Amino acid sequence: MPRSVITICPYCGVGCGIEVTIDDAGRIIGFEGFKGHPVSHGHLCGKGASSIKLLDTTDRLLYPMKRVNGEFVRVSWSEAISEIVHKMKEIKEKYGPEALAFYGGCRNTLEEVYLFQKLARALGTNNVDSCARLCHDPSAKALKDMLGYGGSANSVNEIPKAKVVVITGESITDSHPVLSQYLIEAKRNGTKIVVIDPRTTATAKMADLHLKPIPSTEVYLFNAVANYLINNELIDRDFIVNRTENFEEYVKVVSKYSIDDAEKITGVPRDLILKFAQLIATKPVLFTWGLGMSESSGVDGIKSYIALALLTGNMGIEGGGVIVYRGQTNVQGSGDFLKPDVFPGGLPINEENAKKLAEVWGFMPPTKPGLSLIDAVYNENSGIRGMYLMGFNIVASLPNRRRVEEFLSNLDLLVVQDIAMSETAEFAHYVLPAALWIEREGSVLSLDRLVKWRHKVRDPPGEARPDYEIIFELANAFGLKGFSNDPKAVFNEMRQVVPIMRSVTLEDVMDPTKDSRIPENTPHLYSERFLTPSGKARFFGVEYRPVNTGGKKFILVTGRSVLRYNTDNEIRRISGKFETSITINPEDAKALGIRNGQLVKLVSNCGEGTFRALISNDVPRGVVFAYMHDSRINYVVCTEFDPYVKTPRYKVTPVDILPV
Ligand SMILES: Nc1nc2c(c(=O)[nH]1)N[C@H]1C(S)=C(S)[C@@H](COP(=O)(O)OP(=O)(O)OC[C@H]3O[C@@H](n4cnc5c(=O)[nH]c(N)nc54)[C@H](O)[C@@H]3O)O[C@H]1N2
Ligand SMILES: Nc1nc2c(c(=O)[nH]1)N[C@H]1C(S)=C(S)[C@@H](COP(=O)(O)OP(=O)(O)OC[C@H]3O[C@@H](n4cnc5c(=O)[nH]c(N)nc54)[C@H](O)[C@@H]3O)O[C@H]1N2
Ligand code: SF4
Ligand SMILES: [Mo]
Repeated sequence: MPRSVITICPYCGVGCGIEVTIDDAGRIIGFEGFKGHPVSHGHLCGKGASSIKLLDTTDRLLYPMKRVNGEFVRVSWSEAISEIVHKMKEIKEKYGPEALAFYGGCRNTLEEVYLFQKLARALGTNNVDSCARLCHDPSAKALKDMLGYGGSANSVNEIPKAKVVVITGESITDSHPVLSQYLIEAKRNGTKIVVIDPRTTATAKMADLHLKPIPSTEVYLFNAVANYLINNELIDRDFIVNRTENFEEYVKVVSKYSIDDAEKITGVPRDLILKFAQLIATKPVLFTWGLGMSESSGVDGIKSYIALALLTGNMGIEGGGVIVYRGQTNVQGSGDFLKPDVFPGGLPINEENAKKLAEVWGFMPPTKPGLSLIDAVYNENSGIRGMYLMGFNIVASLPNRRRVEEFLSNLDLLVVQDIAMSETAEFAHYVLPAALWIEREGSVLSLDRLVKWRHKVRDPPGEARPDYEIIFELANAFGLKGFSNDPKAVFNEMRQVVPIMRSVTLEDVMDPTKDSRIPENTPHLYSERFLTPSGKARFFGVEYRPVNTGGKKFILVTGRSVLRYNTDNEIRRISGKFETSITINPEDAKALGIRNGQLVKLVSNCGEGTFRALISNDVPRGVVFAYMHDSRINYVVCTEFDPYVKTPRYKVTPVDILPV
């Protein structure tokens, strides 16, 4: 009898359910969207649907490898594990535990991320971090500071219930395609869609109103809109008085920002700004965003945006609130669990919390905060000698690639645990073969806080092993006690240790149709109180800081295509290698004498690269756009970081364009 197994798509944070049908011999005979999933309702995008093809690729990693004289040679698991442990012990003895770092986890389950940080902490270091650093850490910080939890307040199911949905710096049709169904339904219901993006994306084409600000000018735009709403009494005073704090300080800041100046600074015509202000002065409104905020105007931009939701009382109601379209399958989870400056679940690093963890873990975790990935790689004196990367292709994904390559070349130990070779694995001393998502089980946390279980469909090929099992073997080889290789047991340990996990049970999470969310099991948080210490939402007045272009003539924006995924280490094995062109506005192309299809050189302060030009009105003047899936672009993107959380500003690299 064929039977079906429900798993979760490996790629983006929507976390679509997949129903796999297997026959008696264990062969996959069906692969389709799972209709009972509370968010995806049976839909899959092209990436999710093609994810099965990766199972048949011939170039998976099938056994552990070690680099000897520049060549990778096959070694046994026991050799690999014992040599890695020996080298880590040597580094620890010579330089201390803080010379080791453990980064990765966005493609992993919550249990794997939890075990990963536990291993690091058992070895005496808080040097743990994930791709959330490169992505939505600014969103998580702004949300946590203002509302109490660093994730979406509302569920995506509420999109069609809003009167207005604002989408800032995000292309749903490219990056979270299954959510397009909710936009279509919303439009049918008469919901007004506002898109704020300098580019004309497919999502922008669905909008009723499209604002095209100059990149990274949002703080100006939103402060001016706030000032207008306040002056025209288009705000919810009751909500502000009863449920928020620090409003007066905020008013002092925004009162300096006018619509007239906003037009000059953002390049958005005044009448469109006013239309936007009037549209959002209602309920319910959803304020949603993507990387065009977090990797551009960052924490400050997002704080100025969330403030609009507070001003209009759009919080804690169905269809009214905030949603951040987080990136990878479990990035919300790795961001919540794998941080150098807090214990899992955001618990502050201090003696008291360390003692509480020690009661369960059987060892005291260190109380000195660790190094972020950014500090480890770009600070010449970081002192990192050994790095362990789990599902992280940082050579391709970090900015100023030349620096990353130089850093990795100088390590005493680099271990890369991946499903296939990658640009980063080429630098490794040891490469460990991991099982694919479908070859192991565990829970993932999606972009609207839904926790769902990935059930295992088949065994991994060759000697590849689940990430959690590899971590377990390492812990054993270090002689550590209290590590489990049973994901269900790890889930229950997490519930004990991480307060935000207590709103869901293993049973809820394993039921593929159940709506099970953290940190409270509700589709929209904050109906009655915020999760801040005072229970109130907090306004922050933030000032606009212009980008320093250093005399360069263009801003390079990088982003996504619906056809590819991140560093393209997976989809290239199905669809062939991807090369980006760079999109230039026709007027700019004319002024530079550039023809469509011609090769041009992009020159930034840290590097350069040659790309083919694509001339299109989809980008405004002064902006050039490139897809990030071609990692040559990160030789050009430089190390400008968010001042609070050090997320790279991948969307604002000043460049010059030279014909070649
Ligand atoms: N197909 C596909 N889907 C993916 C991924 C993928 O690689 N491919 N990756 C996943 C990951 S890890 C993530 S984080 C998400 C990212 O999903 P998105 O947030 O959609 O990512 P991007 O395309 O990088 O950037 C979004 C938009 O920001 C705009 N933008 C750039 N600068 C600014 C600015 O200053 N202001 C404003 N308002 N907008 C700006 C860009 O024009 C772009 O359209 O997607 C996830 N889903
Ligand atoms: N210029 C520019 N650069 C960017 C961005 C941008 O917009 N512009 N976006 C940034 C963002 S938002 C992100 S999230 C990062 C993404 O950066 P990365 O996280 O480095 O990118 P991925 O391609 O997702 O790489 C994940 C790796 O995990 C491997 N993998 C997949 N599944 C598994 C698994 O189950 N187990 C293990 N062990 N490995 C697995 C893949 O083969 C791949 O090598 O890139 C950042 N870099
Ligand atoms: S929208 Fe995201 S989770 Fe859903 S199928 Fe596509 S890539 Fe997978
Ligand atoms: Mo991301």
